[in-house]
Amino acid sequence: MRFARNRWTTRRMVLAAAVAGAVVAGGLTSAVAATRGPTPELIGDLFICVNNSSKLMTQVWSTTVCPKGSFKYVIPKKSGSTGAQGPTGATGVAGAPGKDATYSGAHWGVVHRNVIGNGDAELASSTVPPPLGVGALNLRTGAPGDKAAFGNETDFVGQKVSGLSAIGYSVFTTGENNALAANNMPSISFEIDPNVTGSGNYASLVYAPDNSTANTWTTIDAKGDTGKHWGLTGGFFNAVPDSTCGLNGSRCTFAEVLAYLAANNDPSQGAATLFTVQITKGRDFAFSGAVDALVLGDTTYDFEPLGVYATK
Ligand SMILES: [Ca+2]
Ligand SMILES: [Ca+2]
Repeated sequence: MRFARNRWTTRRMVLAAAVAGAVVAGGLTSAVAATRGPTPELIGDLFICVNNSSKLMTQVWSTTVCPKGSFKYVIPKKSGSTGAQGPTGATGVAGAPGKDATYSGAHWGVVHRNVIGNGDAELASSTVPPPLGVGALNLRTGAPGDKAAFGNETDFVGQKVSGLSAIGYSVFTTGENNALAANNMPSISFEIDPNVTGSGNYASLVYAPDNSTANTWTTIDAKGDTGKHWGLTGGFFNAVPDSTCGLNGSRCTFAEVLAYLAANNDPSQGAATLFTVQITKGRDFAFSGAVDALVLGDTTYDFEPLGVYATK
């Protein structure tokens, strides 16, 4: 019994030290009225019972019950060290379907009023890697009487023809196309108000280059082309004395077209301006090929299966 009393004394001393340490560390986390019935507690935590009247601490064991009239305190056990990382879990279930893809470049599309016969223009993927992205504008005409037209009738209205700091595109053509004529190529076509004295308020300014190499993509600088490959449509620009830059006349370089428009400008109408920008084919020969990377000023237009993407 003496040994037991000594042990209790030792326990109370240890307990007093534990309570003091827990209070300092903020470790006393709960105080509940004791009951006589058994109360399940967390295994491993240390519990004490304190009687507020007698100031006695009477229990120190984790799963025991405090005497009635005393309060029970918990001193949480010290956390252990972090365990090793567990194995990788199984693959989760498939997510819900995503949203439908959206078309880019809402103002670009087939210019139906300029399509004739079986002329066809289609944005699609390309079997020969194009200069930009994975797709291109595919153009087809089945016969000399067909014409295809794809472009933008909204975004360029009113811009000055002379303001086009760069003009170019990349073309994919074939040996079959090239066998039909020396200039069986798709065109860059601007519908413009020429504002030339006496010309009326409409003409097309068309770039019609010589054939590029078959079965490969070729980048063409239309503005810098030193060959006379630009021409204006309409009777006014194709009759003497204004046929210099006529599409059915001798044709011009782009610099010569600008010089002609400036020299013959009607000041009352302002400078020549754009209505539309288009890629066209025909009417001239059967053709099956493609265009990509249209350059206009400081912007490049990437033709792709889901639209036209402009980058500066
Ligand atoms: Ca492309
Ligand atoms: Ca005009």
